[in-house]
Parts: sequence; structure tokens; C-alpha cells
Amino acid sequence: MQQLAAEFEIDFNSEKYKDAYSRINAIVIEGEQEAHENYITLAQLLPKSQEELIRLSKMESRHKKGFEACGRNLQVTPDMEFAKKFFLGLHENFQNAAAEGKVVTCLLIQSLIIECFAIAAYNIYIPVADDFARKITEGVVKDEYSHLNFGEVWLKEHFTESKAELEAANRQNLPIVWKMLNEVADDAQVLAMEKEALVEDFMIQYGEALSNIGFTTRDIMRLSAYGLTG
Ligand code: Y39
Ligand code: FE
Ligand code: FE
Ligand code: FE
Repeated sequence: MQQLAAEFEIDFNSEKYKDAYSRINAIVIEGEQEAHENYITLAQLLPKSQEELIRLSKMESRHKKGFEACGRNLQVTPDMEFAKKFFLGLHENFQNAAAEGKVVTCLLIQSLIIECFAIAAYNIYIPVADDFARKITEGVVKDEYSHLNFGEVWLKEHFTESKAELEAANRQNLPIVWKMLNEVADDAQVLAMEKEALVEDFMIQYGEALSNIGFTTRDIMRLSAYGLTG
């Protein structure tokens, strides 16, 4: 039963909810589509992991289909134009890094930053989702942990030679994530997702990832809060 939804008095059929959902649902659909493409690109950059990365890219397409069904279930049309703009900063940085063969930057953007953003968002969404979307999202979030794990394992194995590029890529991309969170905060609130909870969950996931890769606590404090102001 939708106990939390009742407690927060969420009306999934209200115009207000559906309007906010048209953007959040689009962000998630676009994010899954771009994640699909990013893992195909990574498969080309990392031939040794090709098979596994193609498998991850296929999971992302399935996620996209699942979230498209969530929108249809609420009779919401996703605002894909909004979503494309929302992802443009990270999209361009990933494309440019890929063109230069900077696999460490690509992994930081997709497998650390975007996966942690997805895990935070899905964890916060699950308790306040409608029954249909909750079941879909519960299945998806398990996969996202495995995508994050791929990035962690690869970067841990190549930590020494990747450290400087990771620092630079973090500096370039983490401020973009905070900007994205601010842009989506009002719509997320309508879905009963608190910005503070999203920020907190993101910081926990990202900090843990950096720790698993080999960064010290001191490095993590500096890296994970970079660009977080206001
Ligand atoms: O790896 C993945 O599947 C990630 C692409 C998906 C990103 C989803 C982005 C979620 C942000 C939603 C913000 C709602 C508050
Ligand atoms: Fe593209
Ligand atoms: Fe996904
Ligand atoms: Fe993913």
C-alpha cells in the first residue's frame, strides 16, 4: 500500500503532480538513453571490458523502457526537450573526453557521478512513488549499484595513474551536478523528494565510491563538496 504517499497527501493524478512528473520522468528517460550510449562508447574505449560494458548498456535501455511505462501509467507526456538541455553539460563533457580518449574522465562522469546521482534519486523516490513506478524503480536501482561498481573496480585497479585526471574531471563536472540538483529541486519537491535528502544521499554514494577507489578521507572531503555552494 502507498502509506507514505497517503501521509504526504500525494495526489498522483493532480495536474500539479503530472506537470512536475513530465520533467522528472523526462530527465530519467533521457538519462537512461544517454547512459546506454555512454556504455557503448566506453565499450569501444575499453576493449578488454567490451562484453561487460555492452551488457550494462543493454540494462540502461531496459531502464529507459521501464520509466517510459511509468510516465504512460500516469498519463504524462515527458518533456524530452527540457531533459536534453538538463543533461547537456555532462553530455558535452563526456563526448569531448571520449573524443580525446580520456577514459578516466568518461568513467568518472558516467559510472561515478551519473550513477551516484541516479542511485540517490531512485532511493529517495522509491518510498514516495506510485505502486507501479516503485516496483520498476526498485528493480532499476539494483542495476545502478552494479554500474557504479564497474567504475569503482576499474578506477581502483588504475588508481595511481588515474588520480590526477580524476581530480581534474571532478573539478570540471561536480559543480554541474549541484547546478542540475538546483534546477530540479522544485519539481522534485512536488513529488515529495527533498533536495536535502538528494544531496545527502549523493554525497554518501559518491564519497563511498571515492573511498573504494583509493582516495583518503581528506581527499574525499575536498573532492565531494567541490562546487557545492548555496
Ligand atoms: O546510469 C543511469 O541509469 C543513470 C542515467 C540515469 C540517470 C538518472 C538521473 C536521475 C536524476 C533525477 C533527478 C530527480 C530528482
Ligand atoms: Fe548524443
Ligand atoms: Fe540506468
Ligand atoms: Fe546506470
